[in-house]
Amino acid sequence: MNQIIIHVDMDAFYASIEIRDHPELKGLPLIIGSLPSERGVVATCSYEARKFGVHSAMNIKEAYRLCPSGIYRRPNMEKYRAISSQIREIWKSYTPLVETVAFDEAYLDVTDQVNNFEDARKIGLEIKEKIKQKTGLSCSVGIAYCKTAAKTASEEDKPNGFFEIPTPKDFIDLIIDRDVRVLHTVGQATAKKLYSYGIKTVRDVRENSETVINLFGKQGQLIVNFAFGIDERKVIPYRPEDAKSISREVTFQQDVTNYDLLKDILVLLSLCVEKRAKQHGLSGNGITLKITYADMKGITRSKRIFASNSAALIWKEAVKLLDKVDKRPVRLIGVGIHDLSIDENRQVSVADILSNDTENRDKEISHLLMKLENRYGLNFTENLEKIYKADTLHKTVEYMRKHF
Ligand code: DCP
Ligand code: MG
Repeated sequence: MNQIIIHVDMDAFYASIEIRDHPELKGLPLIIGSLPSERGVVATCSYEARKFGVHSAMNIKEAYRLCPSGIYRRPNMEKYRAISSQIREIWKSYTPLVETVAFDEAYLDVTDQVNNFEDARKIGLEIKEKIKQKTGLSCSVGIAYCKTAAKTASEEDKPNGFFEIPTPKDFIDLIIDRDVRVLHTVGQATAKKLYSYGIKTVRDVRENSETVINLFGKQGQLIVNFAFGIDERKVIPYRPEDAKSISREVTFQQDVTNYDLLKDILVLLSLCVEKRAKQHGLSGNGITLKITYADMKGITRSKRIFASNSAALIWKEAVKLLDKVDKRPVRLIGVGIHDLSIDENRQVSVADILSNDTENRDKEISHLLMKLENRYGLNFTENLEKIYKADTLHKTVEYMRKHF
């Protein structure tokens, strides 16, 4: 199988966007995520902050301990999403085979677009250039004969990187004496187990392939294949309907014991889910309620529904599920729909997306919103567009918690 794959990954994505829009932040350790006074984690941080040991998914308190002089900002997801679609447009102009793996990261299969590696290099450089021109942001590009090597290549020279791994031999030469963690799919837990068997490097994996397969089965086979430079996975173009679920959740600054308050908050979360689903023209065939209790124990409860993206229905079903769970203090609550299908009845149009759909919002949800308005003295109906934004949602929920 001869493939030429380009992997593109934006550099310090959220942080770079904020620095672009607020040049005074340039050169400073910038941490995007929760604020140190809150509960939560780091989403990402600038390369200056990484020097302090701060990284994605780190507890924000730990980040603050390492980097008290850092600048802490909440993310602005709407903005990042818009930039993400700008970037996706650029990717798609080179090949229809674009597999978006994250907001800021994709594999592009350019096998049919080029005659040789040389051509692919031109495309890779051009993509970097275009992204820079259009968004003012830098990315790292890796080009290789397979997906996993392409991803390794894009990490190799970060930030603003450009790196090529044309053949399996090049790949193996590069990684053979590195830690097993260099192989994608080897996470922390897998690595720990491998170490305990004395398997520390890629070379060790190659020399102990049977052990690795015995230990990890199918995943083990994948690890061994990667260690031999073999990866035949194809680039699978992302379609929104392949998304596994659409969900929204909030973490409280203080644990919530009042389940009526949780029901009110579910109104807002359900509306957010409805909005996102409608944007993509998707319906769910199941709904899920997610709770993390104060002791960090998490539960999810699901129920089948008939293809819907109605906030009122999502809310009603979520409340039924909530009624059945243990009534212990809650740290996080979320609701989502899964098992998605294309909403046949409703072609999404730009007008739909842009419309302030107060008129066609169903009566039930309007009624619920009125009740919330009376209870909390906030004008939810007027401010719904804002509430959809993560930051405002979070603030609104905190306000509700304090004023219940
Ligand atoms: N992100 C997040 N939570 C995580 C990891 C990432 O919210 N645990 C978000 C913030 C990142 C974006 O996704 O900006 C892209 O993730 P990357 O892992 O690609 O990280 P960055 O682009 O920030 O940095 P890098 O330069 O290492 O790619
Ligand atoms: Mg990135």
